[in-house]
Amino acid sequence: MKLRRTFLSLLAAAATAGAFSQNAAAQQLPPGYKAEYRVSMVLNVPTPWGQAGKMWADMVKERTQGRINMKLYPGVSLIQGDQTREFSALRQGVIDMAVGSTINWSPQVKELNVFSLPFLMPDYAAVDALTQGQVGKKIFQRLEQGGVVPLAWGENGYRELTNSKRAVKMPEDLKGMKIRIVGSPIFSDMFTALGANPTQMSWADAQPALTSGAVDGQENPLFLFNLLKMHTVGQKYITTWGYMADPLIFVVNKDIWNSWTPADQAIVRQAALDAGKEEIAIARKGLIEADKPVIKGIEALGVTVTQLNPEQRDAFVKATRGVYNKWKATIGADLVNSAEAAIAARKK
Ligand code: X2X
Repeated sequence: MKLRRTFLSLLAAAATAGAFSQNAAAQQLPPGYKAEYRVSMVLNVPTPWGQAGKMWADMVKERTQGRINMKLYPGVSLIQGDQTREFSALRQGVIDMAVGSTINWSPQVKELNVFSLPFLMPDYAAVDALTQGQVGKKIFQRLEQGGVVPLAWGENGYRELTNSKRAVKMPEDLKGMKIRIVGSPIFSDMFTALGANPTQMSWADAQPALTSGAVDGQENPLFLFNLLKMHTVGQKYITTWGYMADPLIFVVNKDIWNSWTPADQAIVRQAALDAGKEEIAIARKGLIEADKPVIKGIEALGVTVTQLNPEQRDAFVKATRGVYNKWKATIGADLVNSAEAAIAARKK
């Protein structure tokens, strides 16, 4: 009996201690802070995108001494994988923070399609000329008006074409090929103009579709090809056409942002800038060196990598020109003109 009572009182003491330490943690948080903030992203670690989220969360936790605790939700799991709804969910507060691709938010923010204009950005210097210049500033203003607080740029990267059928050197080679694309209308227009048969699906659905052969090909940065070992599911051909690259953007829901002290806002912003810078370097590693080790590595797997010569590239540019012009008007000619000018003036 005595033993039992001792045991019970120990249990009660433990419960009190637990409640006390939880209260103590809660009391350390400034008023209005949440115990945890939900951060959405599509790709997980070890992709550069996943690392972007992780670095941001780690830096914020350390620099705020745990006042701001970010929990990562890769696979856009807060919205059941429906990546083109991410921006709306951010505005509505279903998502507190995100590291998102311009492609996935472009159905709601038409200006973000500027990065998807076919063959607008010929190299990384062109990407930087946009994100780090006036175009980037205008896009951030537009996002602010849209109800989120944008903080920094990151990078998913140049999206290269892979398929299981044949080497694609000219638009004709794409004829009838079933290509998985993200559910963003400009991609539908581009692949239709190229004579392919584009199929919109989320990234979650794309993976089984590639494995089963339900689609012939897809386009994504090459790190994803390597990570998923796409050659083992028959993706034997790659064309490094560099037709577009999707930047990532670090953002916070406006109400969440306003609930933080100015000092903590500054910490979250600086951490996003630091993580973005580091992540961009990671995303480009192996692709910017003269011998492009990433491409060498893929060739060593027995994959045929086609790098377009200038005439071949030109054929793709011509075939997609109508789409470019149509979307230039949709995005806003002023913004696209500024983008073209910034790219023409870039330091290579
Ligand atoms: O769905 C894709 O292709 C991905 C993972 O690259 C994006 O989220 C844009």
